[in-house]
Amino acid sequence: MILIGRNLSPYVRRVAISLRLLGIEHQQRALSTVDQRDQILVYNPLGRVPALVLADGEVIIDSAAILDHLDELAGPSRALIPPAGPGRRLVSKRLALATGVTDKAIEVYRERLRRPPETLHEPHAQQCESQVLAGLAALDAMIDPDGAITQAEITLIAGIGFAQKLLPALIPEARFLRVEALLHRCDPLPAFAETRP
Ligand SMILES: N[C@@H](CCC(=O)N[C@@H](CS)C(=O)NCC(=O)O)C(=O)O
Repeated sequence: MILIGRNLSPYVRRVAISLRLLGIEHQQRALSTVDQRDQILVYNPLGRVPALVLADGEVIIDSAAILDHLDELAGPSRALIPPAGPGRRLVSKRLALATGVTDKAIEVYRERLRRPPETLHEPHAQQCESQVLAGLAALDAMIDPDGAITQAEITLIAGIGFAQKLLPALIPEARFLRVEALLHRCDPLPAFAETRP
């Protein structure tokens, strides 16, 4: 398998972390959506990452579809999103918040750092920033920093890693203590340390 994309993308990184946690052998082509779009278009007509090239050459695009395939390969007892029952519902709830936080952090990045400064729409940027913080507050109340590492925790850590790298002032220190405890626990683990953006 070949994972296409750089770990600076939180969506690529959540796949990279999941591949490692599930012990799935793979390579990675760290192509940039900014400078290497032509090469990404070979795998995804939308020019987006991540894409996953399977051993038979089939390509899966979109991190949710890729993660679904990896969970299927791993089987129900190891899947990072439980296949059924209340566990699945609870993980899905946290995962929706974690992807929402990630989406909004990317919007802040695009608004503040990618647009020509004269086109910055300050109210929109501020609204996205408050959505990131609201999502983190909700997750802080829900997560168990010492609990199982599911796709919700992986996605949350990938989203926060993106924000810490590109928007260091966005997430205040010492506000989301359980989230911070989760980060401190996971950061040194190989799957997370080896994929740092
Ligand atoms: N829903 C997609 C989102 C992927 C996504 O937004 N990737 C960004 C990098 S973080 C990208 O490829 N952006 C380039 C573009 O959309 O043109 C997924 O989960 O894979």
